Amino acid sequence: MAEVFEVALPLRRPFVTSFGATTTRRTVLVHLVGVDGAEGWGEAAALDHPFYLPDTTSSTFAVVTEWALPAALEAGPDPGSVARALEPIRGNTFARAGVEAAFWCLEAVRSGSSLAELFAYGGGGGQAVASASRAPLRLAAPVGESIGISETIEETLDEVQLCLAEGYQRVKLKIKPGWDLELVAAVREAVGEEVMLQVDANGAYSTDESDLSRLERLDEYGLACIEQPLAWDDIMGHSDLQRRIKTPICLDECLRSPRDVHRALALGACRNVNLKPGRVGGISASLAIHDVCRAQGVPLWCGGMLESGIGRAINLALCALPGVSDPADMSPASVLYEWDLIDPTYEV
Ligand code: OSB
Ligand code: MG
Repeated sequence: MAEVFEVALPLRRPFVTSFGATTTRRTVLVHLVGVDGAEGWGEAAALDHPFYLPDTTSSTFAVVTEWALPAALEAGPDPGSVARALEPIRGNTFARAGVEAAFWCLEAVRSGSSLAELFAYGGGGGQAVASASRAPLRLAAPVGESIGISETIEETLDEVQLCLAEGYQRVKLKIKPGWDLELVAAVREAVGEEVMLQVDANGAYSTDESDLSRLERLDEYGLACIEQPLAWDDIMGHSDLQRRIKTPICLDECLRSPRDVHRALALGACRNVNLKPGRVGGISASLAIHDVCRAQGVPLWCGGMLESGIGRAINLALCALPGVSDPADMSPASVLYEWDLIDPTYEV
C-alpha cells in the first residue's frame, strides 16, 4: 500500500532569506506499507514557492503521485532498483528523493539496520558508499545553525550569541547585498576569530562589478565559505568569482545532480559542497556525490530544507558517513515548528 500526503507545518516564525520570507511550510510525505506490515516514510521537501528552485510543493506532489511513485512501485522494493527506475525523470529532484527515501526506510526496517548503516555498507540493491568499506560510523554529527535575515544587526547578534551558548559548532548567516559586510564584521568582532562562520546568499548577487567587489571584501573575515553567492544556475560565474576571491565558494542551488558536482569541481566553481538529498535527486545520488567529494578532499556537509523529522532522519544518517566533514544545518524541529511529525522528535 502506498499513500501520499501534503502536510502544512506551522513555522514558529518566518524564515527570511534573500529570496523572501518563508511563513508557511507545506511538505509532501510518502508512506509505504508492505504485505509484511513493514512501513517506510519519505519526505519530498520542496518549498511552497519557486524562489529557491523551480520545484514547489504542488509540482512535487503532482510528480510523486503521477510519475515517481508508480515507477518506483513497479521497480521496487529494493532501493537501488527504485533509484534506477526514477532516473528517466528529469529534474523534479525533490519528488524523486522523497519516493526513494521511503524505500530506503522500508529496507532499513526489514533488514534491522539503521539508515546510516545501510548508506555506508549497502542495502539489498548493493548501493553503498564506495569509500566507506567497514569504517566505523559517527555516532553524533556536529551541527551548525542557519540564521535568517532580521531587522537589525543587534537582533542577529543576540541570535548568534544564543546559538553559540546552546553549543552549535558553526554559524551560518543569511546575507544579501546591503545585509552583508557590516553584519559579518559585527558578528566576527563579537564571536572572535575561532568560531566557524559562513554566509549564504541564496543567489542574491549579480555579476556586476559592484556586487563582485562586495563579495571580494568578505575575504577579510575568515569565513569557512560563501554559499551560493550568484544565480541558481550560474556555474561559470562562480568559477570566475572563485578565481578572484580567497574564501571557498560553497554551491547549493547550482548542484542538482552528481554530474553538476563533477562539472562544478572541474571548473573550479566551488571548493565546498552543500549536500541536500532532495536537491540532488535522492540518496543514491547523495552517495555518489559523497564519494566524489571524499576522493577529492572537498569539504562536504549536509544542508537542510526545514524538513520535518522524517526528512531530517535521512540527513542525519548521511551525516554519519566518513566524507561528511563539516557541521550540518539541522536546527531542531522544536525551534522551527509548533510540533514535529515524529515522536519523539530528534534532538540537537
Ligand atoms: O539555502 O540552505 C538554504 C532552508 C530552506 C531553503 C534553503 C536553505 C535553507 C536553510 C536551512 O538555510 C536550514 C535548515 O533546514 O535548518
Ligand atoms: Mg543555501
